Amino acid sequence: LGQKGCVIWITGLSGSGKSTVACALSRELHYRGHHTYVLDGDNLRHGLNRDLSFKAEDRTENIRRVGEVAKLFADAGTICIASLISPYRRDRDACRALLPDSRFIEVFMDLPLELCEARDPKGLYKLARTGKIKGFTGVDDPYESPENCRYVIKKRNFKLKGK
Ligand code: GGZ
Repeated sequence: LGQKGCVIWITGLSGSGKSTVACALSRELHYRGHHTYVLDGDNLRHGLNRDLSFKAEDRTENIRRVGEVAKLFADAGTICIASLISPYRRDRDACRALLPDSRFIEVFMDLPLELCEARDPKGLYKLARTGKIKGFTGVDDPYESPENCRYVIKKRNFKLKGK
Protein backbone atom coordinates (compact mmCIF):
# COMPACT_ATOMS: atom_id res chain seq x y z
CA LEU A 1 0.00 0.00 0.00
CA GLY A 2 2.55 2.56 1.22
CA GLN A 3 5.32 1.97 -1.31
CA LYS A 4 3.16 2.77 -4.29
CA GLY A 5 1.15 5.52 -2.72
CA CYS A 6 -2.60 5.74 -2.74
CA VAL A 7 -5.52 8.01 -2.00
CA ILE A 8 -7.81 7.47 0.95
CA TRP A 9 -10.86 9.59 0.23
CA ILE A 10 -13.06 10.36 3.25
CA THR A 11 -16.54 11.64 2.41
CA GLY A 12 -19.39 12.65 4.69
CA LEU A 13 -21.44 15.48 6.10
CA SER A 14 -20.02 18.48 7.91
CA GLY A 15 -19.44 17.46 11.53
CA SER A 16 -19.29 13.74 10.74
CA GLY A 17 -15.69 13.50 11.95
CA LYS A 18 -13.83 13.38 8.61
CA SER A 19 -10.96 15.59 9.74
CA THR A 20 -10.61 13.77 13.04
CA VAL A 21 -10.43 10.38 11.31
CA ALA A 22 -8.05 11.75 8.65
CA CYS A 23 -5.73 13.07 11.33
CA ALA A 24 -5.83 9.89 13.44
CA LEU A 25 -5.29 7.70 10.38
CA SER A 26 -2.38 9.84 9.23
CA ARG A 27 -0.74 9.65 12.63
CA GLU A 28 -1.17 5.90 12.84
CA LEU A 29 0.17 5.27 9.32
CA HIS A 30 3.07 7.63 9.94
CA TYR A 31 3.84 5.73 13.14
CA ARG A 32 3.97 2.55 11.04
CA GLY A 33 6.55 4.09 8.74
CA HIS A 34 4.43 5.37 5.85
CA HIS A 35 4.60 8.78 4.25
CA THR A 36 1.23 10.43 4.61
CA TYR A 37 -0.34 13.76 3.78
CA VAL A 38 -3.78 15.09 4.68
CA LEU A 39 -5.74 17.25 2.25
CA ASP A 40 -8.60 18.76 4.21
CA GLY A 41 -11.43 20.48 2.36
CA ASP A 42 -11.95 23.20 4.91
CA ASN A 43 -8.22 24.06 5.02
CA LEU A 44 -7.77 24.00 1.25
CA ARG A 45 -10.61 26.46 0.89
CA HIS A 46 -8.34 29.05 2.56
CA GLY A 47 -5.62 28.65 -0.08
CA LEU A 48 -5.69 26.56 -3.25
CA ASN A 49 -9.48 26.72 -3.47
CA ARG A 50 -10.21 30.10 -1.95
CA ASP A 51 -11.83 31.27 -5.19
CA LEU A 52 -14.57 28.63 -4.92
CA SER A 53 -18.01 28.94 -3.36
CA PHE A 54 -20.36 26.19 -2.23
CA LYS A 55 -22.62 26.19 -5.28
CA ALA A 56 -22.73 22.87 -7.11
CA GLU A 57 -20.30 23.68 -9.93
CA ASP A 58 -17.75 25.12 -7.50
CA ARG A 59 -17.99 22.06 -5.27
CA THR A 60 -17.35 19.96 -8.39
CA GLU A 61 -14.28 22.08 -9.24
CA ASN A 62 -13.12 21.85 -5.60
CA ILE A 63 -13.27 18.05 -5.71
CA ARG A 64 -11.64 17.92 -9.15
CA ARG A 65 -8.64 19.99 -8.00
CA VAL A 66 -8.20 18.04 -4.79
CA GLY A 67 -8.54 14.76 -6.71
CA GLU A 68 -5.72 15.84 -9.05
CA VAL A 69 -3.49 16.98 -6.19
CA ALA A 70 -4.20 13.75 -4.28
CA LYS A 71 -3.18 11.77 -7.34
CA LEU A 72 0.13 13.67 -7.51
CA PHE A 73 0.84 12.80 -3.89
CA ALA A 74 -0.05 9.16 -4.53
CA ASP A 75 2.21 9.08 -7.62
CA ALA A 76 5.01 10.41 -5.43
CA GLY A 77 4.54 7.39 -3.15
CA THR A 78 2.57 9.10 -0.38
CA ILE A 79 -0.60 7.88 1.26
CA CYS A 80 -2.75 10.91 0.65
CA ILE A 81 -5.79 11.23 2.89
CA ALA A 82 -8.40 13.59 1.45
CA SER A 83 -11.26 14.66 3.72
CA LEU A 84 -13.95 16.63 1.97
CA ILE A 85 -17.72 16.55 2.10
CA SER A 86 -17.61 15.75 -1.64
CA PRO A 87 -21.40 15.50 -1.81
CA TYR A 88 -21.75 14.39 -5.42
CA ARG A 89 -21.17 10.77 -6.39
CA ARG A 90 -20.06 11.63 -9.92
CA ASP A 91 -17.34 13.96 -8.57
CA ARG A 92 -15.98 11.26 -6.27
CA ASP A 93 -16.13 8.76 -9.14
CA ALA A 94 -14.15 11.17 -11.33
CA CYS A 95 -11.41 11.25 -8.67
CA ARG A 96 -11.45 7.46 -8.44
CA ALA A 97 -11.02 7.25 -12.21
CA LEU A 98 -7.67 9.07 -11.97
CA LEU A 99 -6.07 6.06 -10.28
CA PRO A 100 -6.20 2.27 -10.52
CA ASP A 101 -9.04 0.97 -8.33
CA SER A 102 -6.69 -0.53 -5.76
CA ARG A 103 -5.08 2.87 -5.18
CA PHE A 104 -8.25 4.82 -4.45
CA ILE A 105 -9.96 3.87 -1.23
CA GLU A 106 -13.25 5.56 -0.43
CA VAL A 107 -14.31 5.84 3.20
CA PHE A 108 -17.86 6.89 4.07
CA MET A 109 -18.59 8.62 7.37
CA ASP A 110 -22.07 7.16 7.76
CA LEU A 111 -23.51 9.37 10.46
CA PRO A 112 -27.11 10.52 10.51
CA LEU A 113 -27.63 14.22 9.91
CA GLU A 114 -29.22 14.53 13.37
CA LEU A 115 -26.01 13.43 15.04
CA CYS A 116 -23.80 15.74 12.95
CA GLU A 117 -26.21 18.54 13.70
CA ALA A 118 -26.27 17.75 17.41
CA ARG A 119 -22.47 17.84 17.48
CA ASP A 120 -22.33 21.01 15.37
CA PRO A 121 -18.66 21.61 16.28
CA LYS A 122 -18.49 24.99 14.53
CA GLY A 123 -22.09 26.09 14.97
CA LEU A 124 -22.63 26.00 11.21
CA TYR A 125 -25.83 23.90 11.28
CA LYS A 126 -27.36 26.45 13.59
CA LEU A 127 -26.47 29.22 11.14
CA ALA A 128 -27.88 27.13 8.27
CA ARG A 129 -31.15 26.43 10.13
CA THR A 130 -31.63 30.10 10.84
CA GLY A 131 -30.97 30.98 7.20
CA LYS A 132 -27.65 32.73 7.86
CA ILE A 133 -25.82 30.22 5.64
CA LYS A 134 -27.57 29.20 2.45
CA GLY A 135 -26.96 25.93 0.60
CA PHE A 136 -25.57 24.02 3.56
CA THR A 137 -25.02 20.32 2.89
CA GLY A 138 -27.70 18.19 4.53
CA VAL A 139 -29.90 21.19 5.35
CA ASP A 140 -30.74 22.79 2.01
CA ASP A 141 -28.12 21.21 -0.24
CA PRO A 142 -27.82 17.55 -1.25
CA TYR A 143 -25.48 14.81 -0.07
CA GLU A 144 -25.28 11.62 -2.13
CA SER A 145 -24.13 8.68 0.00
CA PRO A 146 -21.69 6.22 -1.55
CA GLU A 147 -23.23 2.93 -2.67
CA ASN A 148 -21.52 -0.36 -1.83
CA CYS A 149 -18.70 1.45 -0.09
CA ARG A 150 -16.20 -1.03 1.36
CA TYR A 151 -15.11 1.15 4.25
CA VAL A 152 -17.90 2.69 6.29
CA ILE A 153 -17.47 4.39 9.65
CA LYS A 154 -20.70 4.25 11.56
CA LYS A 155 -22.32 6.16 14.33
CA ARG A 156 -21.39 3.73 17.08
CA ASN A 157 -17.80 4.96 16.84
CA PHE A 158 -18.86 8.39 18.01
CA LYS A 159 -20.14 9.92 21.19
CA LEU A 160 -22.05 13.07 21.72
CA LYS A 161 -20.35 15.43 24.15
CA GLY A 162 -21.43 14.70 27.71
CA LYS A 163 -23.06 11.33 26.90
C1 GGZ B 1 -21.12 22.69 3.49
C2 GGZ B 1 -19.84 24.37 4.39
C3 GGZ B 1 -20.68 25.32 3.81
C4 GGZ B 1 -21.78 24.88 3.04
C5 GGZ B 1 -19.12 26.38 4.89
N1 GGZ B 1 -21.96 23.55 2.89
O1 GGZ B 1 -17.50 21.14 8.88
P1 GGZ B 1 -16.56 22.06 8.26
O2 GGZ B 1 -17.27 23.42 7.85
O3 GGZ B 1 -15.24 22.32 8.86
O4 GGZ B 1 -16.34 21.57 6.83
C6 GGZ B 1 -17.24 22.16 5.92
C7 GGZ B 1 -16.40 22.79 4.84
C8 GGZ B 1 -16.75 22.02 3.56
O5 GGZ B 1 -15.74 22.16 2.64
P2 GGZ B 1 -15.52 21.02 1.56
O6 GGZ B 1 -14.47 21.56 0.65
O7 GGZ B 1 -15.26 19.73 2.23
O8 GGZ B 1 -16.94 20.94 0.82
S1 GGZ B 1 -17.29 20.29 -0.59
O9 GGZ B 1 -16.61 18.96 -0.64
O10 GGZ B 1 -18.75 20.15 -0.61
O11 GGZ B 1 -16.81 21.16 -1.65
C9 GGZ B 1 -17.94 23.33 6.62
C10 GGZ B 1 -17.69 24.53 5.76
O12 GGZ B 1 -16.76 24.15 4.74
N2 GGZ B 1 -18.87 25.04 5.06
N3 GGZ B 1 -20.20 26.56 4.13
N4 GGZ B 1 -22.64 25.75 2.48
N5 GGZ B 1 -20.07 23.06 4.23
